[in-house]
Amino acid sequence: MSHLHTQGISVPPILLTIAGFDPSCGAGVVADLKTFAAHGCYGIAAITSMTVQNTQGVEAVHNTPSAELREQLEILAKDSDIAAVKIGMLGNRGNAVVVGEFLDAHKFPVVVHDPVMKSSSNSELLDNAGVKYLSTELLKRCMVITPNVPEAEILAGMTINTVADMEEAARKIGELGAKAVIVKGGHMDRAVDVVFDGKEIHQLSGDKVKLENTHGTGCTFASAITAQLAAGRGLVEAATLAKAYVVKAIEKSYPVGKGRVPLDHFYRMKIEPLARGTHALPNHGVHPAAEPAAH
Ligand code: PXL
Repeated sequence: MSHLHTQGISVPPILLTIAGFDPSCGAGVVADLKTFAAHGCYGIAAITSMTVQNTQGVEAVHNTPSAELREQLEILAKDSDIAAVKIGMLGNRGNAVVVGEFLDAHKFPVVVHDPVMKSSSNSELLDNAGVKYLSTELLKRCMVITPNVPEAEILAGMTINTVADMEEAARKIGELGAKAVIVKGGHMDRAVDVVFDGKEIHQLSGDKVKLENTHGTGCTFASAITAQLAAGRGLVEAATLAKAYVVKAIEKSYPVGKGRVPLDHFYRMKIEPLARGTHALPNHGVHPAAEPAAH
């Protein structure tokens, strides 16, 4: 295809999410794509699993056959210059291996992995063999891994009760081969996130947002970090900005079904009410039939 027609047009970073589909669109690829768009990036997606769920929980999980996932990934990589990859739910070992091989074949500059293992409603989203592959192989191929406390406990093989435990777990997961680790504190009393950059520990503090029963915060956080890293920011700044975005998207969230509340990824785009005295319609630049002179 000719590139002539795109000369001079600035193209935003193209970000790939590899994750599951949540039909209620609070988590998974849809949360990722909304987050990418809210950060001015173009998102593309390969689906690892079709979940059957609404806001009240996951009823079934139908993982994509691994050969199909491989096809999806390869056709996208052939076509676009992918600036960064975000990985979420993988479903099973077969799909995790396909993703590992894909990363080996393409050497993307930014790879962020949210190691999803269970849904908020406790359904299994990665089988045990997949968890094993993740900790022994996939981690090494990632720039940043963002486990929550239960996931960090499994990866680090320890119990986490305090922020000091989170720090120890982050270092242990670093030893498994991840270049950077962010242990998310959303499950703790104080929502402190621990960032290990491979050398030092940093803490991101934040008041726990009041709303407890949210859905898709992990997907959103990892996707926002991916967008910030693709824009060239360093890890701590990217994580700080991503956390601020998630907190605001939680604060602005509204119920969509009878269960958990998805975030408002586009809170920045709300149309403000008109200031008093402002005319509702501009009196120029509108369709001629709507011009005041036409009446
Ligand atoms: O929040 C974890 C998660 C990630 N990805 C998909 C999900 C869920 C939780 O339900 O369905 C597709």
